[in-house]
Amino acid sequence: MEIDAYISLGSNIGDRELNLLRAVAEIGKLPESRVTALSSFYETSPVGNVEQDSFYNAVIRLTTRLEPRKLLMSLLTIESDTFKRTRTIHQGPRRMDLDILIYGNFKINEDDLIVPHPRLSERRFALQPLCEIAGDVVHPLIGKSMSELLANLKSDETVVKL
Ligand code: PH2
Ligand code: MG
Ligand code: MG
Repeated sequence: MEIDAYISLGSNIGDRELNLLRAVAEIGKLPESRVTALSSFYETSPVGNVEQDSFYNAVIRLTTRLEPRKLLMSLLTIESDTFKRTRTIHQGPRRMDLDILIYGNFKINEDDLIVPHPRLSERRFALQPLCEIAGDVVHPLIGKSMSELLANLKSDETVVKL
């Protein structure tokens, strides 16, 4: 069965625009999958307790037959092989972070795989690009559309469309 998955892309080290473009190209090579939508790129203020440079963020829709866990493993492989990501500071700077935001209407709660992404509804840097391509998609746990979640979001993040 084909499922629409939404994946967030984030980068704040190196050439952030080039990194996002490369990530889209690499995700496009995954088997049994097609990139069927891509948001604009956004420059976003860093969220969390780590002092770090601003990010570029974007969201893609991947129409895929890959199981959620297989998709997660494929994304982690792109992070480590293409972007040489090594895990050091939690939520710290990275060349590329690829997170599954939504996988159809699946609800998954395992140690290393939580879908929908647990912080999706409070993060403008994810919700705003997501709304560009999935405004009518309903959050499987909250029962509200992404557009409604964005409209109700109170957050002082700066998110600028590039
Ligand atoms: N990712 C984080 C922590 N903070 N802030 C922005 N603006 N964009 C991100 O992608 C981001 C973040 C952890 O994954
Ligand atoms: Mg992340
Ligand atoms: Mg991640």
